[in-house]
Amino acid sequence: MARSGDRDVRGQTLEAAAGNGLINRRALLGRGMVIAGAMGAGIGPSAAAGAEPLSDGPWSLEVGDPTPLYQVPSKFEAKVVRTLSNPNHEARNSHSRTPHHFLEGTTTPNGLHFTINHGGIPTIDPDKHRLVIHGLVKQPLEFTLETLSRYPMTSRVSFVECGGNSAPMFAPEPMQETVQALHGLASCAEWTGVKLSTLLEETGVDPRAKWLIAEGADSPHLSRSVPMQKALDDAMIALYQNGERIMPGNGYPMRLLLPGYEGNMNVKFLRRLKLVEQPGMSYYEARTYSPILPSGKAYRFYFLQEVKSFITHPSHGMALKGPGLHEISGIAYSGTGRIEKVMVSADGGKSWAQAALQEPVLSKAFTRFRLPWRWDGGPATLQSRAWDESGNVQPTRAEFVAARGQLDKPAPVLAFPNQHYNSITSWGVASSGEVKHVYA
Ligand SMILES: Nc1nc2c(c(=O)[nH]1)N[C@H]1C(S)=C(S)[C@@H](COP(=O)(O)O)O[C@H]1N2
Ligand SMILES: [Mo]
Repeated sequence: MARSGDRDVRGQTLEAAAGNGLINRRALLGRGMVIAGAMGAGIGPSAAAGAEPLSDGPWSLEVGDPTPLYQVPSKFEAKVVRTLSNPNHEARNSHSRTPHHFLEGTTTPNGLHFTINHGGIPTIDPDKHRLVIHGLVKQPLEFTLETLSRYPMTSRVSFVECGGNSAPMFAPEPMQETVQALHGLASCAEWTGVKLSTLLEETGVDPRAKWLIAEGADSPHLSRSVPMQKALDDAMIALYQNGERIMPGNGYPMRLLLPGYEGNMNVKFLRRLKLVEQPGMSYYEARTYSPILPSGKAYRFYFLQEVKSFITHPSHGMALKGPGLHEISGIAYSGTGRIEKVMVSADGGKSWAQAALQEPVLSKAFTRFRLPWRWDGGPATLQSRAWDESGNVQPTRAEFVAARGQLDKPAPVLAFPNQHYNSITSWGVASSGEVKHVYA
C-alpha cells in the first residue's frame, strides 16, 4: 500500500489502488511524482543536484561526428537487437524476435520488427515485380509498383502477430525466457498503401467469389486463403512501413496487410490474388497455424489474433535496483478492435488496479499501459489482463489450459506444435529484485 507520506507534486497523497503497492493511475495525470524523495536510498536523481556545476565529458570538448546519410541508433544501444532462431543462418524457416523489454511506446522501429521467413528474404527488383488480381473477377488486372502508387493511399497503425507467438507458454513449467523470447513474434507499425477494396472495385468481383488466395513471390510461394469479407473490409496492399518502403524482411516491395489476422495470412512479397469459391487448403492453413485442442481435434481455421497483454517493464531477466516507486508498463492489443481496459496485479491476481492507457488507443494496434507501483522489497507477482471493446477478456492461465491444453513436457522455444496462446503472463519479483517468469 502507498504510505501516507508519499505525495505527488501537487501535494496529494499517492492513493493505493490495489494490494502490494499498486498506486492509482491518476497519479500519472499530474505533473509528475516526486521520484527522488520517494525512491529508496542511493537510486534515482541525486539529491545534491544544483550544488556543483556539471563537469564536461570529452564529448563536450570536441567537434562531434559527421552526419551519416541514413542514421542508426547510438553504439551504446548495441544490445537492442532482435534474436534469431537460426543465428548461424542455417537455411530453414527463420524467426527474428522484437526486444520488447528494450522498447517504449507503441511503434516497433523497422529494424526491430519481428520477421518470419520460410524461405529466406528474396531480393526482389521493384521494377520487375508484378501484382496480379485474377480468378472470379470481371476484369483481371496486373499492377507494377508504379501503377499501384497512383491509387489513393491510406495509412493505418496495425500490429502483426505470428499465430505461434507466446507458444513457449504451452510448456508445463514456466520457461526462463525474456519477454522477447516469449512474446517477440508481435510488432506494430504504421503501414501505408492501397486498400484492397479500392483495387477490387476496379477488377469487379464475381458474386461467386467467397475467398481469395494470396501468394508471395518468395521461393516457397507461400499462399493463404482469405475470406472475401476481410478482403473488402480493412485489407491493404502495404507499400510503406513507418514512412519508408517496407523492409526486405517484412515483404518488400509489397505485402498483404490483414489487420488483426494471424501473421501468416499477411502474405509478403505479394504477387498474386486469385478470387475463388473455396479456400485453397494450402500448406500453412492445412498443416500449421491451426490450434490443436486437448481432444486431439484441431481448428480448421483460426484467423483472429485474440486479446492479449504482457508487462515489458519490469520483466524476466531484469533486476529492480531497490524498493520504492517503479512504473509497471506493457503492451496490450486485440485483433477484434480497440483495447478497452488493462488491469494490473502485483499480488498474483488477488487484487487488481486499472492501468492508464496511452492515447491514442487505436483499433488492432499496440496500446501502451502504465501503472505506478511502490515496491516494498518483498516478493511480488506482476500480471496484466486486457479487455477489448467487444468485451473479450484475456483468459487466466488456468482458464486457457483448461480449454486449450498444454504440453506434457518442456520443449525448446522453437519446437512448439501449438498456436494462438493468449493468457496472462506472470513475472515473479524476488526480494533481491530479480524478475523471473512464473506461472500464477
Ligand atoms: N511470402 C511470405 N509471406 C509470409 C511469410 C513468408 O515466409 N513468406 N511468413 C508469414 C508468417 S509465418 C508471418 S508470422 C508473417 C510475419 O510478418 P513479418 O515478417 O512482417 O513480421 O508473415 C507471413 N507472410
Ligand atoms: Mo507466423
